[in-house]
Amino acid sequence: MPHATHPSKSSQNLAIGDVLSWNKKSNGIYGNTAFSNFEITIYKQDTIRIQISREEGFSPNPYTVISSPGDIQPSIMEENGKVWLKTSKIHLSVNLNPFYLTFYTPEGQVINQDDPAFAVSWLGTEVSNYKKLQEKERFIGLGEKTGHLDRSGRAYTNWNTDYFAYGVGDDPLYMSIPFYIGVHSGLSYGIFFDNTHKSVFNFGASNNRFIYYSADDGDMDYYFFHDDSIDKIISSYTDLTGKMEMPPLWSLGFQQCRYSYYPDSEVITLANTFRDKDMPADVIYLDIHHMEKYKVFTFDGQKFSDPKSMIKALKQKGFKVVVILDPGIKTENGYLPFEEGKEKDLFVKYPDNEVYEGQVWPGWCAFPDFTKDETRKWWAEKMAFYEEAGVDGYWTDMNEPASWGQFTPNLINFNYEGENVSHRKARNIYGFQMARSAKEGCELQRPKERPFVLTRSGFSGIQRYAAAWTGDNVASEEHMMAGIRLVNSLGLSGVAYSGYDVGGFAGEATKSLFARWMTIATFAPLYRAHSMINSNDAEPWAFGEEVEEISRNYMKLRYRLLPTIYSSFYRSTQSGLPIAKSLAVNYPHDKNIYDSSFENQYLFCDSLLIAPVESYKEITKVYLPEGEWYYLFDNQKYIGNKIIYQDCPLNYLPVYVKAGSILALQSDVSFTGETHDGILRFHVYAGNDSSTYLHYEDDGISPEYKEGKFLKREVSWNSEMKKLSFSNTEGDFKSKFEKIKVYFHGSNPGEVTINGELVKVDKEDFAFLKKLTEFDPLPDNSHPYMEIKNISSCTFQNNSSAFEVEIQ
Ligand code: NBV
Repeated sequence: MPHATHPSKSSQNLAIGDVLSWNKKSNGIYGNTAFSNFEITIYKQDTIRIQISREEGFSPNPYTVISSPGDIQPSIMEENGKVWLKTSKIHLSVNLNPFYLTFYTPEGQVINQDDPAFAVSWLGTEVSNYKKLQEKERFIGLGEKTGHLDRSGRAYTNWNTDYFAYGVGDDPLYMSIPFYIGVHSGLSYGIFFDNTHKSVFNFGASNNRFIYYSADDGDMDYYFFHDDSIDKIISSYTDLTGKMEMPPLWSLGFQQCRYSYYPDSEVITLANTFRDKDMPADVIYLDIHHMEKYKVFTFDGQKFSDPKSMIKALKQKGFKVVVILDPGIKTENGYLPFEEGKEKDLFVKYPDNEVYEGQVWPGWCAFPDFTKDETRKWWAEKMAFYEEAGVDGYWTDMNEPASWGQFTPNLINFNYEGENVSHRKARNIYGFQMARSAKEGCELQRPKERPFVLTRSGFSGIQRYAAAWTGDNVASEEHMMAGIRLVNSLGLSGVAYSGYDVGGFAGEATKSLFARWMTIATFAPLYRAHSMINSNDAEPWAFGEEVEEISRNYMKLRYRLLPTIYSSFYRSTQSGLPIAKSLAVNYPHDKNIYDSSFENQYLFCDSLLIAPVESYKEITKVYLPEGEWYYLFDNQKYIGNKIIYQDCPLNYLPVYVKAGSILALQSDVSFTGETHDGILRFHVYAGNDSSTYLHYEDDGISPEYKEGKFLKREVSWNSEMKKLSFSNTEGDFKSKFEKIKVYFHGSNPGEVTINGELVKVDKEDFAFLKKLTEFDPLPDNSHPYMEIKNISSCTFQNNSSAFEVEIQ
């Protein structure tokens, strides 16, 4: 490849200029301009990679993309000063003099175009790609970013930052995901700028000419996605950066955290209180006070004299324990992790080889270089300390990395898989690699169980290793709403498993705020309450009886919904799609969903529309998009494409079920590992559309599902024929359910036949929440045992609401 460099003046913009030569390669082209090399590679019909560099060769990111280009032969030809690369989904034209790109649909509509004058440009080492702003273009995604769903008119920086009590409009926060989706003229596309340096995405702030993304240094290396739906774009993005693996089922239950629960007796009391109060919960966290002087891989012997026995006692009550892992290692002579790290050369260092020290909780600390394979392995081995005590999961905090002063010197060196780079290039990747090491530690220490890691910092691809939470939020109404947008935006950006601190980390929640937050987070992928040191108690019973009751109702609802939630997680492991899905995924061209009154709304597990609302409101406006919707609590049906006014007292969060959906519920349990009654309840919401629900089960804990130990079956509803069909099961796992009940909403089955045979219909009036105190959506659970296998279909006509499907 021709090599060309240019001693540019950093004070002036230097645009890429004319193409001097270009050549075909098997799946794209490469070439050069006066001072840059470029390469264009077709990954898939809907995915094209653009690499441009002023260096000889490129410097691909070793951490993010885990798939290689497929065997695609695009049609390539030169015509009137342009080279065309055509796939079945994208026609890309490369203008030669000067170099600029235009992406078209096969029908010739412009999807995206470089600003012809600036296209790719440099200012010193800073590299930018300028794109023409399309008419009425909107921008969504970009991961953990504050602000509106539509990011037009704002600019954002990617530079992982520890930000205690951030404001709802502040930027940057803890995690960087340089992937966004553009929407205009009935089209959508995605752009993933795979550069780990500090980067900026400007969606039209302070100018009306272009949008751009730029990085402080490194290659212009981006992937362009275009397909006919946002679903497909997110799926293609996660084909590149990976999808989450099935988390342990217990992590989908309710999780209780506090900075910090101690001593051990308090932790035990906490666990007992959940059980005594009949509030389902699965996880208790140990924050930094579990350590001796905040030294990782230690327990404070005063506060936790026998952690192993404590954890054992918690396990007997059905609780799992997650401990915090901070990266900073106290530079104390005689402290083994420090001694070992120094001796094995595992720490981040200054260019003159002195170990870099920054101050964090333990005082002066060294930082393990998680961009080095050896360090990740060492850390994973060190986790044996917690494994021996019986710890089940890990919470990687402070991994931006954070340090007092919040200003890490840029000259320090990181291994970066042997490349040896400065903090400028490595910072944004640090937390991602710490989470990776923790995940690998789980796998090493407990190979028969699935890992659980919750991380604060990360980068594109973090979904492969950890769930994420949105850091130190504040107990306020606006933060509650902002957290929902953050989680929805993470979902748009490949991170399907995330949540926020319920109740707000900093500050004090009012009773009503806490209650509302508990109800909303029932429908968050991660359901975790957390609060700051020296704040009031913030457990779901700490706000008085009414809040306790509301919390209990919704916690129970969460547990009943687990079959639906778990199946949705499974689908996400396959598709990369969000569990909490901004309405922009399914309705990107409906302008109402971007309205500030409705932008927080989302679909949970594809079937439930959640309309979050502040706790002080008794009535709220909800936008129901096209289709038909049932209000969850009384089955009232609405025709969509309209705004409705909904009463929303604290105990009724506006939740609607999409007509045609099938929800799967189980009986009450007080933790995910408790045995349910063996009946799987399908709730079918009649609608004009036919629908399919993919039911998924496995043992919930081991990685054996990867070897086929799962059960999958499709349940489909044909609205025209009024027929519910169950496909044969797939996989080797024997369902934990022995019997099925089917409830019909919005239609009246009178005669029900299964495989042609008439069956009995139980008249059971079903409503989710009748009254606050009467929260019993599954009143009857004393039916005889039946096998779930071998059911092929059932049909019904008019009258009544629920029936049992006899299966033999
Ligand atoms: O470890 C203490 C906290 C933790 O509870 C919180 O969730 C993290 O986001 N941690 C930050 C350290 C600093 C808190 C001010």
